[in-house]
Amino acid sequence: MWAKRPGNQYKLVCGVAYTGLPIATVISTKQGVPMLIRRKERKGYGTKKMVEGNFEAGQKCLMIEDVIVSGSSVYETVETLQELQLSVQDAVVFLDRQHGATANLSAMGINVVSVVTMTEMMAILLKHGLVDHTTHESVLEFISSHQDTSIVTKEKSSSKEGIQVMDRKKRSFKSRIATTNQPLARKLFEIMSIKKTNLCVAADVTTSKELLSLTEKVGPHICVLKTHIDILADFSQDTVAALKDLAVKHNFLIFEDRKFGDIGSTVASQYSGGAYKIVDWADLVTVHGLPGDGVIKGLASAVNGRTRGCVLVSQMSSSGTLTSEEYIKSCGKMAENHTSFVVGFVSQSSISGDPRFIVFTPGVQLNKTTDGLGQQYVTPRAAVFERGADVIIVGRGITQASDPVAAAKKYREEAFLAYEERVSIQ
Ligand code: 5BU
Repeated sequence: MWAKRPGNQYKLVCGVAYTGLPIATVISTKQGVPMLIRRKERKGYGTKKMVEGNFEAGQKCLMIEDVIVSGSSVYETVETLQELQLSVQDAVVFLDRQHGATANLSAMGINVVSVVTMTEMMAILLKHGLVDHTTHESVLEFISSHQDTSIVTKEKSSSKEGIQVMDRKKRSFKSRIATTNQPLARKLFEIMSIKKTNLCVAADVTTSKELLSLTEKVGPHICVLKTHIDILADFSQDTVAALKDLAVKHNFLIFEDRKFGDIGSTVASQYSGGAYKIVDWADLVTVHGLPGDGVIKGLASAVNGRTRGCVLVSQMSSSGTLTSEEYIKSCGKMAENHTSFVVGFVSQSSISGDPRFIVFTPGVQLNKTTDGLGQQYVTPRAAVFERGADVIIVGRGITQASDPVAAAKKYREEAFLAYEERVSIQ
């Protein structure tokens, strides 16, 4: 690693906690270059210093790290050292997993050199017969389809430690509970990890009887039940009262896919008033970002102490959707500005790496690719593993199956397995 260092005249080396520390220690003693340690957590006693070691402002420091994925850990450390007026522009790492870290760090002014890249490592393993061709190819394919990591800097983040690492897809639902204060996001993470399901059923049926009977049957397999309450021919408040009882019995959230899309004052009335009184019974509702954040403020103004949240529709599943890249990005920003009410997104791609936000993906079915009316389907695995969905939304794949319970079990199993696989390897 020392031989690969990108420059010269380093007055200091600094290992990135934790595995970078012993490597930096060896380099420091062998090369006679003093070493710094940057704490992961600020000490609550003593000197309260974040960085230990002797240094002077302006000294050139080389960063040492074992493996980089997004580059976030390296950047966190560099940020602290730069605040202390140290000059840090170079890093040497052992293995570059090739998920965008070198580009991410380069955008932050940090030059990274690795001893070996994942592609090189795989070539070596293949040459020595330690992996087969199929594994080799699937790793290379995985690398090329996972270039979407990013780094969030202190200024961009408002999390407790000042740094929110953009690692949504690789974290377990359980570990993401601590990343958010939004009560329904926390509750949903908890339900998903306890019940071991990330399936949301879209209960698009037209009578209360069908709705309640379907919900009773699929209740044990879902984390969320999604409704379009205005397609019920016989809606009454009794229907939603019964639905709420089932939500308690089977531990799931109720999600009314109302897609609010008007000015704040109008949506506040639509949310709390009319025949449906959605705010009284729906934990979550969908919202279009189109009106700007007044729509979120309007809804939040009607909550009146209830525990409620919204999900921003940032990208639709239908063909010809007008949700452009620019629009998707703007929805992401809107969510960041309203984290007490926005639980996440409805999206077809990994819109955000922020672990606080839950990504729901509709347009999931095993046996079809379209419905003839613009809907486009992918499999549960493609939605979760490839596109980065946390929750899959399945309607007709379950409601119109000859055995909806068996179908629910199958979608549940596939989606959760894909999630477990995603978390284990990324
Ligand atoms: P399906 O039967 O699995 O196609 O039902 C999908 C459900 O998700 C249905 O209730 C739609 O209204 C909802 N949906 C969608 O399909 N695509 C989107 O982009 C959004 C919602 Br937003």
